[in-house]
Amino acid sequence: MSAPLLPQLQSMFAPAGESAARITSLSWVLIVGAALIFAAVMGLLVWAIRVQGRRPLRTRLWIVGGGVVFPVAVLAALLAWSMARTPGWMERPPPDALIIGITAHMWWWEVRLRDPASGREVRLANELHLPAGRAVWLGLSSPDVIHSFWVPALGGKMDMVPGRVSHLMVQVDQSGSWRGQCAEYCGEQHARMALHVVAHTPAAFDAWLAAQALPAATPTSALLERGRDAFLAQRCNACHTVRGVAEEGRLGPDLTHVGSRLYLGAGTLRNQPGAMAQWVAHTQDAKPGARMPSSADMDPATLQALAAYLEHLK
Ligand code: HEC
Ligand SMILES: [Cu+2]
Repeated sequence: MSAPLLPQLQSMFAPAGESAARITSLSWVLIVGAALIFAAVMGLLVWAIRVQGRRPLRTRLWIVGGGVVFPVAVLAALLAWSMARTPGWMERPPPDALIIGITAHMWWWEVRLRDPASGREVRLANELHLPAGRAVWLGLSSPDVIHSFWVPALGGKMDMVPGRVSHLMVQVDQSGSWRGQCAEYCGEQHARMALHVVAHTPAAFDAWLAAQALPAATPTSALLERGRDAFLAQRCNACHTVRGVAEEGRLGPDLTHVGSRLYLGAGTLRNQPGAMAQWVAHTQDAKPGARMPSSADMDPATLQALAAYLEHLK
């Protein structure tokens, strides 16, 4: 699989699928319409000032026509048009939809889906992978505070409210990648709570999912073995799962395939050589307040082995 491009910007003016395209066209109608109405009102204002005193203005006509009839007609037309373009509310996912659970934590996204071939559950962090051309039903929830799911290229925002599961249907037309961001202020690191969406062709998606469903890669060298041992000795597994090694940690992201991630810390660091060690040793500098302690006093050889091990978990 070639490395997908990494979008830094997010824009609702570049929709990736049908429902986002509807929102984009609705926005254009509102933006252009509002600009035209604003220009017309300013023109009328200039006209009114110029004729003032020379000719009596028909105030009643302007107040009733411009203040009541015109807005009622324009808003009613907009309401009818936008209602006709809004997809109907669905109580449950359509039978052929792919179901993906997303939980927003302070301050990272947990994404869960099941590999139909092996039956295994895959847990990712801060990345939503989709097959292009297929309806995807996102079940959205939060265990802590209100967050909001927002990937502008996919469509509207959806709040993620504790104690409730809301949902959003999304579909993208072709492979590509897009950036999203938590859109409801949720505390100190709300700004560093990005989510990347990657859409694959259906065949590539199946292959990707099968690979993600595999347990963690086994160490192939003494260095990597030392890294795995350090992962356990440092008690990283109190919060993190690495399937096949330690499976009880649930407070932080599942690290079974962390080496294949685009970013670390929900968009905080590009996952490139050196980033893993930087994240582990200086978590609180990279993302102050993140719910993981820095390991600044780990000895350098252990840190390098641990980072090499995590990078190897593709
Ligand atoms: C107290 C729980 C806790 C402990 C202990 C802990 N972590 Fe974390 N870790 C987290 C949380 C929570 C996050 C998500 C932080 C964020 O993005 O806001 C995280 C994120 C990470 C990430 C980035 C994952 C991603 O996909 O973005 C890596 C890598 C990581 N931890 C490695 C480690 C290692 C190695 C250790 C042991 C030295 C460790 N962690 C110890 C809770 C913990
Ligand atoms: Cu937030």
